[in-house]
Amino acid sequence: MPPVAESKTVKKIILDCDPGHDDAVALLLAHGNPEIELLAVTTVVGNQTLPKVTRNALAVAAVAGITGVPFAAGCTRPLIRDIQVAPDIHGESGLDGPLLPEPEIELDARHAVDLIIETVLAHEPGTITLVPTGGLTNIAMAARKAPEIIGRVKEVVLMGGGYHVGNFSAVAEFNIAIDPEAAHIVFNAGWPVVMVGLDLTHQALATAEVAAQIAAVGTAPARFVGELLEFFGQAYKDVQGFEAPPVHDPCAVAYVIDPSIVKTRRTPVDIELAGGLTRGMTVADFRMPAPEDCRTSVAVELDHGRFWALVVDALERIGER
Ligand SMILES: [Ca+2]
Repeated sequence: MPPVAESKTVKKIILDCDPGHDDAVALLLAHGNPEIELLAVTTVVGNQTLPKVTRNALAVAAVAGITGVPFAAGCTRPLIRDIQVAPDIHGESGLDGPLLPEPEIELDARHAVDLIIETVLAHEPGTITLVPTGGLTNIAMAARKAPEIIGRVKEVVLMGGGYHVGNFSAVAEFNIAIDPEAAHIVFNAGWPVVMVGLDLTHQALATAEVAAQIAAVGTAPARFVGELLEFFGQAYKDVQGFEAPPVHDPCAVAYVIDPSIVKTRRTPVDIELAGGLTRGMTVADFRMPAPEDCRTSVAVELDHGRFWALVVDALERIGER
């Protein structure tokens, strides 16, 4: 890894994820970008079972040579609901496509929820951004177990939801729909929440041109990403009719790196828990003006070229092992 360029601009994050093809790209972007300091990686049931997504996170760490960052496993199931995984999109392993290397680092002994709490409490207030890219079970548990972290977190920048579209149902997105009660806790906790939802991430298509840029990096980690995107692209074509796959999770990391790449709008958002057709919907209220105490915003517009340039730049910086 090259040295961090400007320490003043470094953003400290905890990535809470369920790898997951797009989670893997998010992890590589966070690791390879010099403006991000990755304090911890935590895993949560989501795209696959907890043992599978945890193993996948460690495999991605091995691909990129990530060491010195604690990885911890979290919740094995949602707060209330049964487990629902996504093998149609991510395969039986949760990260189908490339050959997954054996993990090279030990899992941290702590539960993810405790690692999140301890990390937030160990740093200056207002310095840590939580970046959840899976269901919100771990984050909700942390907020309930140690509410003193809520005022210390700079903001929560999450991939999930959508104000116009769903993918789990007509109006609900997968990460929110698999644990809507957890999402309700996180959106109503009082910390600033930036919702990077499907409206934004469906702009993050890994087109043939993007695939060519990644292939041109020419390293083993870049080939790994290429193989991930090949599987992911075929799954999205077969299941949802996309010509190129929307690579959701790194959009949240990109917002943390440079908010000018992901335009947002301040608007109240709450989670539907009771609706028969709409459970798990992120209900955004676009009536103007937003109330003064509104602490939620939604991502609306992605700079596609600069976003993928960040991903390619991170892969170039990661280089070969
Ligand atoms: Ca994810």
